[in-house]
Amino acid sequence: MKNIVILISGRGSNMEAIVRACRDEAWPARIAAVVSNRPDAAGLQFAADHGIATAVVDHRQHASREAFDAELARVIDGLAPDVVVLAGFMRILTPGFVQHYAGRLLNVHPSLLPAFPGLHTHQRAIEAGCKVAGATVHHVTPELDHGPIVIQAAVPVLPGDTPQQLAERVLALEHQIYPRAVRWAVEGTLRLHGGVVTQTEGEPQLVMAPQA
Ligand code: NHR
Ligand code: GAR
Repeated sequence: MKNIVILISGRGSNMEAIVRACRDEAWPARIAAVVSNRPDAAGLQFAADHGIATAVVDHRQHASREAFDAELARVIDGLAPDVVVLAGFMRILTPGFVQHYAGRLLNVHPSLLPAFPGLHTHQRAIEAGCKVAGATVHHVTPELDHGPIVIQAAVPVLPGDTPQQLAERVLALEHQIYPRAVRWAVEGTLRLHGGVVTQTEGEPQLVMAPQA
């Protein structure tokens, strides 16, 4: 049994998708805990309701990013994690933290990286006149939103889209690609060569939105 630890900051809908896939597809893994940096994260309730251990490491209670990350790593390491999953986790992590979990730390980012690293991705994609947007699951490296790409999903940007409408369309596909990527990490079917990730069983690493 592999141990998955999921880090959230808010709603936790990607966390929910991973919890459901782990259970419904009977992965050889368990969700060891859901950890939030915000005590009021809505996703903590879902986890508790599903019998999953929860923990809060409040960044506001720590004087520096290093101190916060040290406490976060102490809590996570107590869970013997094989895979650590950032699911709407909103704190930039220090290089030391990232190195400690190198190769077992994944993030979902709501853009087609390398376009639009950082925040407010949907608004930026609309303002740039992009006709396609999407989401990326990547290995986390010290440089923000620049790690090797595991899987991407593409959706159209429709005329008149608001950032909220686009976010909703992207999120629906995040819920497809993120559980798939975490399953691959659990199975050990990802290989990294020269910054490029391949899935050893040839499963698709691209999902396109169904045509409207
Ligand atoms: N840490 C590292 N080192 N590398 C990455 O690739 C990371 C990371 C931490 C989080 C998620 C990322 C995203 O998917 C992620 C990737 C937060 C911010 C941010 O600016 C940016 C990107 C991401 C997450 N956070 C502010 C901060 O000062 C706080 C914002 C807030 O609390 O609302 O940490 O987009
Ligand atoms: C998701 O769209 C995720 O890609 C994004 O926040 C949302 C979280 O939703 N992540 C970031 O913007 C990270 N900076 P969720 O809490 O319902 O999974």
